[in-house]
Amino acid sequence: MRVAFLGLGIMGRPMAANLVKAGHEVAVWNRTSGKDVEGARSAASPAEAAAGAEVVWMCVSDTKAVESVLFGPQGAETSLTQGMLVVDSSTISPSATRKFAERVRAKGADYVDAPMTGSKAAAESGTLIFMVGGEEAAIEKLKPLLAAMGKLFFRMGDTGKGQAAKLAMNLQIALIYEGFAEALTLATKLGVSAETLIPLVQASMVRSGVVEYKAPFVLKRDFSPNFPLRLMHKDIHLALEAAKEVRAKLPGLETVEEIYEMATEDGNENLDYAATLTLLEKWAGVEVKGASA
Ligand code: NA7
Repeated sequence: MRVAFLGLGIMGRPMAANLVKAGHEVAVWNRTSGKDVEGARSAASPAEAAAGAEVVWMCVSDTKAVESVLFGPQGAETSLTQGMLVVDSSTISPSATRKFAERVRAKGADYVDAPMTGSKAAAESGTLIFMVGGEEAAIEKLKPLLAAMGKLFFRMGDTGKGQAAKLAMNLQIALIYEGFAEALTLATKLGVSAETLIPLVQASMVRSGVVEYKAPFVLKRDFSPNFPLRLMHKDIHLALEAAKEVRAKLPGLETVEEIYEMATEDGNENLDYAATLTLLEKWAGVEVKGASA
């Protein structure tokens, strides 16, 4: 298929590369020049990348970035024609997604939100999991592209529901990790080391994929960004805003948001979100470590 891929960040670049590898004809664009993808044509603007494409796929930071790429100067909107598909893999607001979809549909194109779960490594190996919102027929057409970049996709409902599911997923990651970090802090303070506690956690019903993934990094005190704290913080804000719009209260997430706020004030926003542990350690006056750290 002819695909315009907009946004070549940590996730977008390997995703576009996998589309090329699968034999699709790809045009790429990134706000800052100097990023490209081997085998893809580099375009000077979203509009130029989208011209003549069947699918316009976006993967940029936030709601504002998606708005600008679609509707800003030289945005993709000017190149949209009947039958084209616009897909968004950024994590953004579900209600803004519905508004963007309306504007795109006014041009005769269709809109699918397809945020994903999986790290940079999953983007590179083409094993992402997509949460998709949109019409069945549109999603059917996207199957070869979803298969080139991911291992699974789940249709969550109509437009915006992919984003809604993504916020519900990241809410859980943030709260599960916070629980793990608080447990490590308390156990360390009471004299049980992380290396003694973690095997117990993983053998019991407390076990989780979040702990399985994060424990080795925590034991090495490697807080280099796998999923940057600033992006998790953005997703926490999105979840709290979405909750406010529908009058839902999320007291646990509200408290965790304050921790992310303080971690940001401490200059940790470009580290991994696992670095929120360092704040708990500071307050408790302990350091959680593995034997080798
Ligand atoms: P990165 O690596 O921070 O990349 C963000 C991308 O978004 C990058 O290509 C940016 O371009 C682009 N960007 C940011 N702001 C804008 C605006 N205003 N206009 C156009 N393009 C913009 O993030 P990831 O790849 O890890 O994640 C992308 C999304 O997936 C995000 O929503 C995550 O939560 C999930 P730049 O190179 O800075 O010019």
